[in-house]
Amino acid sequence: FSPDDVTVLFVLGGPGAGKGTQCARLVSEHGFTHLSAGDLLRAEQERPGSQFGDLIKNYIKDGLIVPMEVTVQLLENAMADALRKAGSAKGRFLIDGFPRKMDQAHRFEEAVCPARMVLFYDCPEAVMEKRLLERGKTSGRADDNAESIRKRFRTFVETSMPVVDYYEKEAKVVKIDATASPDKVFAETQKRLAERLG
Ligand code: UP5
Ligand code: MG
Repeated sequence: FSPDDVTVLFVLGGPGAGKGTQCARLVSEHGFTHLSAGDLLRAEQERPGSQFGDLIKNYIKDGLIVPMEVTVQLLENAMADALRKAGSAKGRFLIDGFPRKMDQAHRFEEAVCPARMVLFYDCPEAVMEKRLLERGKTSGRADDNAESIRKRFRTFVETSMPVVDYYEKEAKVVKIDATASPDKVFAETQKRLAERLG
């Protein structure tokens, strides 16, 4: 992938901050391709014949980061698929929930391309916990329970925030308050994106 052809935005934030919700809106109004690393991992876990099924299942339940080779490969494949389907070398991608560990960030930048910017949805744990427990009543997600949520928060603070700090030093981070309603958060997202991407 050439950075001349491909624009990548990383979308980061704690579990339940609203990454997926905001990405869906950006897709419908701005024509990005949305790739959620968590969704790709869950799909791979379900795929018959996958050699990684059990591994992914255990990592997700414990809120741990699946070894990066697996996730980076899934993302590369999904990006290539999307470009093929669009019949174009050019594309704009929202990579949601990735990178959440420094080794992933380095690998992606080497293997794919550097990110143009990072949207960081900032949300207090108490708000995220409430959202996730509510969603857990119907989501069927194996990690939307109090114990897994606690583990996900811990991984976020210890392992994923250093990635945000790293991109902050590169002046790539746009930090957005994620506590307001989805509409308000989206309005702020659009405003900040317009300032950065024109
Ligand atoms: N909601 C959203 N916005 C709201 C708002 N503004 N006001 C009120 N409610 C709002 O939203 C969560 C819930 O909150 C929904 O019910 C929504 O309606 C409501 P959502 O948009 O889904 O938030 P999101 O940030 O996407 O939350 P998600 O649960 O997807 O976050 P995670 O980062 O925990 O999940 P992900 O799928 O990215 O990763 C899951 C696991 O996969 C990780 O824990 C890890 O084990 C593994 N993983 C890796 O190993 N490697 C990777 O690179 C990525 C993931
Ligand atoms: Mg999500």
